[in-house]
Amino acid sequence: MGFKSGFAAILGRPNAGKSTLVNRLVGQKVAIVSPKPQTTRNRIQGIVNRDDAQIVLIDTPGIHKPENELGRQMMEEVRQALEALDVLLLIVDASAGFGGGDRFALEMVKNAKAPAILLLNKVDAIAKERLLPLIDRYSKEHEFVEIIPISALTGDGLEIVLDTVVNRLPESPPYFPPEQYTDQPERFLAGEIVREKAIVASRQEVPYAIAVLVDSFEESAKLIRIRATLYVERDGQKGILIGKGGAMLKKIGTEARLELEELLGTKIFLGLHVKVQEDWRDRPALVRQLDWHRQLERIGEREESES
Ligand SMILES: Nc1nc2c(ncn2[C@@H]2O[C@H](COP(=O)(O)OP(=O)(O)OP(=O)(O)O)[C@@H](O)[C@H]2O)c(=O)[nH]1
Ligand SMILES: [Mg+2]
Repeated sequence: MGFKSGFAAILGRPNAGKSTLVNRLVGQKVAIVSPKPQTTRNRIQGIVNRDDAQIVLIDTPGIHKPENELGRQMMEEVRQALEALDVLLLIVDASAGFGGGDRFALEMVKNAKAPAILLLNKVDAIAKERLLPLIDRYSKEHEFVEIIPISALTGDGLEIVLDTVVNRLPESPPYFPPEQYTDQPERFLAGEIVREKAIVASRQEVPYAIAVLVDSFEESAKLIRIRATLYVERDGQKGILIGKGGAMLKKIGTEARLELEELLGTKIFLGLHVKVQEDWRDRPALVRQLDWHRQLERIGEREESES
């Protein structure tokens, strides 16, 4: 048997554990994670290397009915992740009941046509008896290649997931060099880490209204100097993120810097600002500006026109 490689997209409702699963399988933090739904906004590839195979996992935003331009863009990201797939992983939170949102996600899986594996996640948080009715329900709805109970958090069941995915991949040389574990450049990971710390530190509607743009990312021999702006939609939200005497922003900055130093293996200088962009989630031009795939295209075009 020759070397195998291919693409596996991870689909599911917000908060099902998609990003936790990708990070765990890759063994590196590729995507940010939070207890709040709709954390992931772009599709991100995480690469798993084995002796016999390379799996390119695609983390996606949670499947939901969009209520604004950002939501529509997120669902567009999900659709793009469904192009040219070898296998699809539908992940559900087994500790939550089956509802309308699950039906909506199932419909997308059915329409995608790629063979699908069902992952019943968060088994660490439920009684085993609750699994059977769920397995029964899903197997009536769709012909899954396999149904696997897992815990993305503890790693339970993940070896079986990898083997099942590899079984579905075609023989092919690897798509990425073995040392690469994501397609997301460090510059954008840095912005995401800042956003994660800001989401976790804030409450109610604030986490959803935060966007982070990295204004500059300069590498030198001794350190990486990063400047980033956190955008929110209202003055009140800006006040919350800055906090009393700047305490909140300082906390977000410290937590992000420490994690980035660990992830990137170097000293980091991190400068953060907060700005208001009223109703940015409803404005297509602003939403598009946040998409790192598009930002990269623009940087590429600029470099081309300069050279
Ligand atoms: N108990 C338990 N919690 C989990 C497990 N997997 C993920 N979580 C938690 O569920 C929450 C959501 O996890 P994420 O990985 O951000 O979920 P997601 O599907 O990527 O969410 P979106 O990006 O918002 O669509 C976090 O608080 C995780 O720690 C698991 O196996 N067990
Ligand atoms: Mg996510």
